[in-house]
Amino acid sequence: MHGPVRFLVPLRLCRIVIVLLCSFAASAARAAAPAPEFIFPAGGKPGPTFNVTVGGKLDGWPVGVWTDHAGLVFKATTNSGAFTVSIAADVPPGPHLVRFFNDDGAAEPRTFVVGTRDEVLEAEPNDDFRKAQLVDKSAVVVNGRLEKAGDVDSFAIRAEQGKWIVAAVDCYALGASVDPVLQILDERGVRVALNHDTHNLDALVAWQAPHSGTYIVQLLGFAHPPAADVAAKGSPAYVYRLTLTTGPFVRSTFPMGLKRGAKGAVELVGWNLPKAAQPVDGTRLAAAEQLLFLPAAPTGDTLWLDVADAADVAEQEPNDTSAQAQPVAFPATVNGRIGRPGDVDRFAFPAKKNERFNFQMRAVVLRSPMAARLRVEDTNGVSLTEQLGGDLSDPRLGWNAPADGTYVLAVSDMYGQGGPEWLYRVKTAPAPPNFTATVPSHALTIENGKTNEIRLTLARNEGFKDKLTLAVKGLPAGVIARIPSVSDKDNEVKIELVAASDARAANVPIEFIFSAPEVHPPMSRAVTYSMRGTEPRGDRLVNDGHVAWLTVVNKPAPPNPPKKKE
Ligand SMILES: [Ca+2]
Ligand SMILES: [Ca+2]
Ligand SMILES: [Ca+2]
Repeated sequence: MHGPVRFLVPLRLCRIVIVLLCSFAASAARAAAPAPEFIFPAGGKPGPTFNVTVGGKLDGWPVGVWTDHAGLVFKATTNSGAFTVSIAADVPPGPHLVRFFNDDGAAEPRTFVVGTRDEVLEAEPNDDFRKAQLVDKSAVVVNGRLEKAGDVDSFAIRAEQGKWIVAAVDCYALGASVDPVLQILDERGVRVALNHDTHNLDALVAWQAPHSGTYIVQLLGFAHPPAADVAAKGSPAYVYRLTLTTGPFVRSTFPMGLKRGAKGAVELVGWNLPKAAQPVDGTRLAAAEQLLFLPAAPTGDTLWLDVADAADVAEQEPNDTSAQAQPVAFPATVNGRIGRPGDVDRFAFPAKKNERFNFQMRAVVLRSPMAARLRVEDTNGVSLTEQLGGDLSDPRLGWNAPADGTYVLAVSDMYGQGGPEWLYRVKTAPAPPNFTATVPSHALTIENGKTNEIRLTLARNEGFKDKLTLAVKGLPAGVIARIPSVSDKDNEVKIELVAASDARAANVPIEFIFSAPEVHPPMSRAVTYSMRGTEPRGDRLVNDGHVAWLTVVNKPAPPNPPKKKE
């Protein structure tokens, strides 16, 4: 027997409502903003208009829709929850944000992916591998759902001998509270490959066809957070996008980044890929930490590359033992690969007494499956200090050399796993001074004639000391911001939004922007809010939003009380 269908999403929405109530008590009585639970399909390809269903409460139909690009357009139909969507050719591929709003407020944005491969819809029944849905192209994105208890979705794909079948799912990463699993079955129904997690709860499986034939890819889900009954209950909100291909699929690059200001080349890491190195150009990067990379080869994938401020060093095997440790002088960025289970990479470096080293592992954050261990040893292999990665997070290791001499940095996977995609970078140079700022809520509601206080949290990183100014962009007529000057020591900045008594109803995107006008080149950064959910297990496709929202509610003034007779 299965329990009733349970929705995990409202929990998160409750949290948002609570945040809104705490932060903006003045508008606590209003709570009928849209509460979407899913968008299905959760993406599409530029071209003809297609139909999209949005589940959850959408009071005040037709609700308004904001997207982060003018070429991505949601049009409400006459049926509640039903939209037509068009994607113009100039919308960049990758995740985008869509926000639903009505006169009472706005929902947290949801992620909607603009794809590069052909798109198909899942067709049930497909639970039995013998009734698998046939995918008759070499590369598609299947838009489906794990909608019922114990749902298994099966897809049949043809592969020529020697081609890799690659299946990669985004489900958790789209905001669903589910832990998906992928497996590949051969023609007899025997499981030949299985994967649970990647850099987050979502799965990716790749398997090389030993002979030409039709193989089965199956997707199933487990509850997240794990319940006593670990099989997922199923929900219409468990929407996924499953990339299925026997063609090129880029998972990563080697190295996974480059030096700021340098030009270089990276090798594509994944399956069915060209061997030729792909040029990369970091010459125009300012303080940005990452570089969006579109391989010159036509793969359909885009990646973020890591940017560092020290020279790159590539590992050279064999380097497993203390005696084989590869010489390196820090500061440098070490690029390596735990290429097989049990691989250890050792790097020998000189140090002076009391010299400080800050080793920063960059693996999970760059979507590597590696769970890293960083260790400093003496030249005899005796461990002096070590740090392990946490639950889907990368370790950092700070260490002071006890005496002049040679020491060894040892890198490995804490579970002894390894493979071609177990890539890493170890950085030693700090990032340039910079700052970040956050706002506790994605949206604000204000009534005419009222004032709301907003607290922004400010972090100055890597010794940032310059003067900061703050501006609010996008305020509608009748609403002003009272912004204090930002002192050098503030780590919280309180601003007030003031709506005039005659401020009209409005729904607008707004941004809080901190600027450092005296830095060269000048820096500005929008304040962000978290979209990671309550129990994050790795990255979502979009972790943080920076376009907040303001709803102005116009309440007519109460009529004048009748005058009392004397
Ligand atoms: Ca299904
Ligand atoms: Ca290695
Ligand atoms: Ca090694």
